[in-house]
Amino acid sequence: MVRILPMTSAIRPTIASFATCRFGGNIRVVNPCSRFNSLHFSSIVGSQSSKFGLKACKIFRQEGNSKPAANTIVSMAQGSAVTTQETALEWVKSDKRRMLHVVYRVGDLDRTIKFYTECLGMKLLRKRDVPEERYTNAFLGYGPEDSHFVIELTYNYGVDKYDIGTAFGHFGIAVDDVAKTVDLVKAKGGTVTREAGPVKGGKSIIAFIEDPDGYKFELIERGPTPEPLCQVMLRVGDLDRSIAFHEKAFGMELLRRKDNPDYKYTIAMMGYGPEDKNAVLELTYNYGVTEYDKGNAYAQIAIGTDDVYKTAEAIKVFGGKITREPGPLPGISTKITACLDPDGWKTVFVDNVDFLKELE
Ligand SMILES: N[C@@H](CCC(=O)N[C@@H](CS)C(=O)NCC(=O)O)C(=O)O
Repeated sequence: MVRILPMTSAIRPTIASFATCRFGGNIRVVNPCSRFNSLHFSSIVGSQSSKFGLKACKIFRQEGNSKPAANTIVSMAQGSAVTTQETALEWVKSDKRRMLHVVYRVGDLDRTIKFYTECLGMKLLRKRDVPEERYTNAFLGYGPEDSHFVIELTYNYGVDKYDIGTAFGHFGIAVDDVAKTVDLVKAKGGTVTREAGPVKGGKSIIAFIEDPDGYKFELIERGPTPEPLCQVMLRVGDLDRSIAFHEKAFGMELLRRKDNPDYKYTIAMMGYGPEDKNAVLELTYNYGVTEYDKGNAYAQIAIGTDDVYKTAEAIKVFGGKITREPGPLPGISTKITACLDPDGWKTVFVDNVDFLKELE
């Protein structure tokens, strides 16, 4: 059982919240998650999770894109196959999906927790140590995991440095005053790589900072939002291919596409609900750049699903590579599946009901 620090509502990273650093989570041992390495294809198995509790509803995407639960429940009860593009599309559109967390590796957990809590106003939500696999996770964010997109840090025992590569872009944090946040980061000894000011080719006020491992954070000036951890930016080699994959295989919506010819790049915001209320994936295509180095620091995004089996089948139908066949994780029985998109970015889909059980 893991310990969750209770958080009643979204926490906006206001300047006031930066002042304190809270280390509330006890380190508890939970069952280990195995590495995702299976390449075998399994047959479709009907979902066992046709029950839908009130609590489960909390984890769904925030307004704007939710689909009726009835379709899903009927389809799941029938255990219908997702083997054609038509049935696959029907499944991904009716599934209840939400970006749950982003996972990456850091060289010193306490150093990163201190930076995120003191400079970015995040809260430490929980920690779990898995000594038999020699790693510790820390979960941080602006609200509870059952309703917010959060960060899952991984510390591997004895590894204090990672290569971030060139493919990972940044995490976006919506703040009410970028300039003040930049001042605070400086005051705390943090690295500011781009001062506050309008984005090149646009009007939004942004700044870039780097965390102690060199991960970039884009600070974006925005009004109040329930989801301050609002973007994960990844670079891709073919934007149309990537948009089509995320729409079809992942059921994401293309929320916004913006070309910036003066700076030779195009971005596509993809997600499960409007950008101002939900975390989104920002796919960036730099003109003429088709390949990047992924390094070994950034790991993956996790997305909730009602049925990992159907989700894996749909991903296969749309050309994704399943790297972890759907099924329960040894020990904790949370059902997951993992895949690579056409650029080799990894995503893990986690059973919605199992995910909530893990939080209990
Ligand atoms: N070449 C850039 C293209 C993406 C880009 O420029 N994004 C904007 C934010 S949407 C940015 O970083 N602007 C920098 C600035 O305005 O100083 C990259 O790969 O990071």
